[in-house]
Amino acid sequence: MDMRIEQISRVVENQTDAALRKTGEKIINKERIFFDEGVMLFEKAGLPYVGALANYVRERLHGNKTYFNRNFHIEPTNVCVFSCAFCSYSRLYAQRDEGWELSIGQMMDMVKKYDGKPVTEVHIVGGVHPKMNLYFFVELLQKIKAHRPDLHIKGFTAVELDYMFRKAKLSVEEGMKVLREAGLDSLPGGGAEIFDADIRTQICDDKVNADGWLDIHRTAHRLDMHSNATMLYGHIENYKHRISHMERLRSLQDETGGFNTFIPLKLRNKGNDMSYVAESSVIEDMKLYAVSRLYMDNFPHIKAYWPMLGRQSAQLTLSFGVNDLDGTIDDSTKIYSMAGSEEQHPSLSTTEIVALIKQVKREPVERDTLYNEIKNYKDMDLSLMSNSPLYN
Ligand code: V47
Ligand code: SF4
Repeated sequence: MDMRIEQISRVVENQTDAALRKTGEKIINKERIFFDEGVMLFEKAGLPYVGALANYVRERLHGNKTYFNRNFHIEPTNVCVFSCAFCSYSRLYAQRDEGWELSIGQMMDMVKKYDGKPVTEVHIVGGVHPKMNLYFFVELLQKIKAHRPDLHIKGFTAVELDYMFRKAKLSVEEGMKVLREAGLDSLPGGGAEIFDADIRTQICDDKVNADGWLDIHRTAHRLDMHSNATMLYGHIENYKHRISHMERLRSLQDETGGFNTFIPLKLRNKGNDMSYVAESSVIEDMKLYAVSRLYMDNFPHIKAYWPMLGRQSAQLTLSFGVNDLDGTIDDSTKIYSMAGSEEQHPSLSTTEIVALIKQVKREPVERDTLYNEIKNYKDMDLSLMSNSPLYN
């Protein structure tokens, strides 16, 4: 028997709670776990038990490989028609002098800053500005593609897309085709928050609801575009809300297979209307990653977003089900620094992200947005890397 199976079988056999033991056996046997079992893992299982199971599944799927990418963000504006309670970053239109609104020229200057540098992805996401419409973004996408055709454009949350398409009086499919034609390659996972309608009313009233979010991703998948999915946790949701959120994503993934990765997003509580909520502990965070790995059995990857978590917690997630770290970033996003993250200027050189992964005995593999492997750094010498302009 494979040593990993032997070890995890022993962990499960030694579990004294019969229901937790049965769920563990199902996971070892590659059987799907269901709603009540997911909730039970949160309620009853200790971190060592879910952690060992999640690490087993992670290694069964990916061994020690830990993916990362070289990317940067463009945040066109933080002016937003919505006022989500957890958002520290947005400003209403009436207060737009406190925020930023980038022109196409300014955004192209940001893209040109990377000329000759080996980034593979630009992530475009921002507030929902009432005057930046579909055709503004069509022009941006076209200009980026004309300048750098090989750069993968991952852009716009379902919240931004829903608003853009409705304003342009286009169906989701029509709008998505316009953006795809202009150069949009895939969708990021933002805006999902928690799908439960009551919680949504309390934390992000008015913006696209669960069905609308899922429909936008379903449509993208039907048009052969991939996307990611997120879940905002650690606020006023309970364990059932978390599992039912995952359940809806898992069902859509059964239908389309178009999701690449699931990204849990932890509420950071500075400078927003949810500062009264204490941030979740590192133990809760690791448990959430582990249960995500176990429940999202048809998602190939679980990603930790280090600008939100901090580097050390991000390293720790790699033992709790996570096999993917986003990314080099180059200090190009403000969403989490404005919400109180310890990472006030999030940026990692390739050498630094490789070192971070190697330090916890995992195998760093650079990927593109669609998880094609670009380079395995397992045998690369860190001191050689740190002296090379290619990796710094
Ligand atoms: O939808 C905003 C979240 C999201 C806070 O797809 C907050 O690869 C916690 O979705 N505390 C946008 N979360 C970011 C996002 C994302 C990030 C990295 C990679 C990908 C990807 C997607 O940020 C929003 C919202 O859920 N958010 N404010 C906050 N205070
Ligand atoms: Fe606007 Fe997004 Fe912030 Fe909500 S989370 S207020 S939609 S920028």
